Amino acid sequence: GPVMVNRFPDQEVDLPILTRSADVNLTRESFPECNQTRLGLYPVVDSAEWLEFLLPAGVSTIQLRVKDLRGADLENEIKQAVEIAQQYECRLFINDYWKLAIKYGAYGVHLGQEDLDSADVDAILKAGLRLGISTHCHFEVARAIQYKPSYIACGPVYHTNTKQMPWIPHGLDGLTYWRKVLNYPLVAIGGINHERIEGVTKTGVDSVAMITAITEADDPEAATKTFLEIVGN
Ligand code: 3NM
Repeated sequence: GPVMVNRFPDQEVDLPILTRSADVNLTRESFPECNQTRLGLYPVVDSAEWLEFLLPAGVSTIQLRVKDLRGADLENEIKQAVEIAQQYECRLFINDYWKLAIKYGAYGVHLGQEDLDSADVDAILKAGLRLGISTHCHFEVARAIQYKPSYIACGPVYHTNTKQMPWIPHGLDGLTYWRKVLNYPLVAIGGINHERIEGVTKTGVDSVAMITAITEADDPEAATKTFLEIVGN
């Protein structure tokens, strides 16, 4: 039957699963720039201190998403996070602050759709950093693919209180749809927790990103280890 897909904010659209024609083949092989590495569990955190805490548990992909620091404090946080990530050989993506990510040699940069307007993607790729892009609908996916990122994040899978967005959650059906039409490294994000992680993993996404299920767990380290067993790293 049809899968509910959010084509526009605040509007559910009945969309049948479409079959790709043979000549439209969005595969990993079509994009040599695309990172072939499966990213596995992908915690998103707001401080270098979190890296210190989570990387010893075995996390090998992480995102630093700082929202409340500016100037020297921001720069310091990014510098510290890069140092910790290098120590543990962890893939660290910096959210939004692409110039600082280049300056300190982070593994990659994660950009939202608004960040794409101002970021110099060529500079990011030329500096040898990986690129990840957030998407929420067909238009954003089509836009993201033009930048040949290492992965595309699909969200929100479930309702999330962590970020205000106009998007209706994709649910597992929506995620399955994206998995079906995009042969491209996919990161699932939004409202994923202990109860939901197994279902999300079964859709075949390459990676599962989480914030509160880790940062607000009673025991973040134990939660991380459990999630790592399910998703891998
Ligand atoms: N981006 P939690 S959902 C930062 O859909 C972010 O693009 C999303 O946090 C997207 O795991 C989200 O606590 C928040 O729901 C994820």
